[in-house]
Amino acid sequence: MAEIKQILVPDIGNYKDVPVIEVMVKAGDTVSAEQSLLTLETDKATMDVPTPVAGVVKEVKIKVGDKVSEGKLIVVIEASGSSAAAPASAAAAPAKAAPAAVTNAAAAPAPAPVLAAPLTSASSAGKSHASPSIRRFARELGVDLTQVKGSSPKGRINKDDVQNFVKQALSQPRGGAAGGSGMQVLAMPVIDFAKFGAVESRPLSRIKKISGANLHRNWVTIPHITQFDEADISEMEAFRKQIGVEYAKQNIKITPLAFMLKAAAAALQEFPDFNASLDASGENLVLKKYIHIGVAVDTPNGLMVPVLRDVDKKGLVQLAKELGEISAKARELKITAADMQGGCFTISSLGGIGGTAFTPIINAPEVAILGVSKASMKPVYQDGAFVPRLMLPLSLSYDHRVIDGAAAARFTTYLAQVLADIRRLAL
Ligand code: CAO
Repeated sequence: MAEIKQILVPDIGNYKDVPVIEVMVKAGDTVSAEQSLLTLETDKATMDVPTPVAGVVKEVKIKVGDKVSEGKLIVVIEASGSSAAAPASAAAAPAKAAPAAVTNAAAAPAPAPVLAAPLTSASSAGKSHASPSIRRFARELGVDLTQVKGSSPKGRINKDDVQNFVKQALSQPRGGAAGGSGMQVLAMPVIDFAKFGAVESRPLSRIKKISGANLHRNWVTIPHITQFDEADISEMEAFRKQIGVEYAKQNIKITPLAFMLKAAAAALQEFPDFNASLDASGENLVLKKYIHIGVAVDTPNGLMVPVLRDVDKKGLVQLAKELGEISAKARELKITAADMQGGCFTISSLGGIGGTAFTPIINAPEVAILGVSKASMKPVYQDGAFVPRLMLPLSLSYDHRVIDGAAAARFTTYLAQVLADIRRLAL
């Protein structure tokens, strides 16, 4: 004999008063076990509520827009014979539906990279008709169900529809740089600039072509964040000017960059994760026991990054001397590939030119780069009064896969402290 089952909202976690965004059945419909009855939507996820029993829908107790919590009666079903899988107690016994199938972009497994498609979002998931198992299947493949056309009655999406969608997506050309965003990168338009005025064409230098390809790869593959800070270098500058006069006689120019190198070496020792690289698997950090720092040098042919070795073991004057030699070598194109290898960290100084801040691109496989902009006099509030101080802007870009924001802020804070009081370098 047929049993009357009252289907209740199952355990939906801690959610209460969740809006019903879709009701998939009406009185008289025949349903099979596990078929979705309705969809709920929280601020984070959509959830399909399936029926635990097969049968005929006698009554639907809710409508779109109602708010429900666990235990709320949603549908009454006349269960058909053996399919009454729910605990068959007394007739009209309430049965909780099977756990809701959750579609949650944040909690779901990462989408399959081949598709580069987002998971169903909370807002879009409710618009597609599919059973929880199909939603789960689509989620595992990284398929956005709103993009899939359902071929079953009433446009419901079945497994074949999802599989065909994947096959089709795989046969499409892939938008490289968009990886993971689900968006295809538009091809650059070919424009005849001469239509708008006189032009001339000049090939990019060999260095620009090589560095451009590297910069592009680093920019699109490394999750960059840039931390900004300022260092009070008033005292450092006074000292630099003082010794600058002495060493000018030996033809050694002591620029602020020599101090940056020393301070960066100290910070790298203090924060070893910055003096590291990810290994090829991306699962291990290779911590380096040496401190070699690259310096971006602007040459007529493009940007070059020669590396100064063992910066932590060298004095300011030695570093200033080497900096002068290596940047001259770079500008004269006499630099070798070996001169540019083995760096752990890079400093890019635009301080001799101008600007207040910039976002340097990490020189992979390094995990951070320090941008230095032009120091300027600023009023700084100290001991109850504004005083003029020479402030140096720092811009630290770091690889967020390796370095957390807090660590980056500690790094720049430390760097600023050392530059503000270079006696700390002797500690
Ligand atoms: N604030 C204020 N003044 C600064 C400064 C700063 N942060 N840094 C340097 N200066 C001053 C120097 O003291 C020097 O002044 P004087 O001639 O009066 O003594 C002047 O600016 C020029 O310095 P410099 O450029 O000769 O020397 P440097 O050590 O600062 O830099 C080098 C050397 C090779 C890094 C630099 O010449 C260079 O090529 N910079 C460009 C790097 C670059 O292109 N980066 C961008 C990469 S991202 O695309």
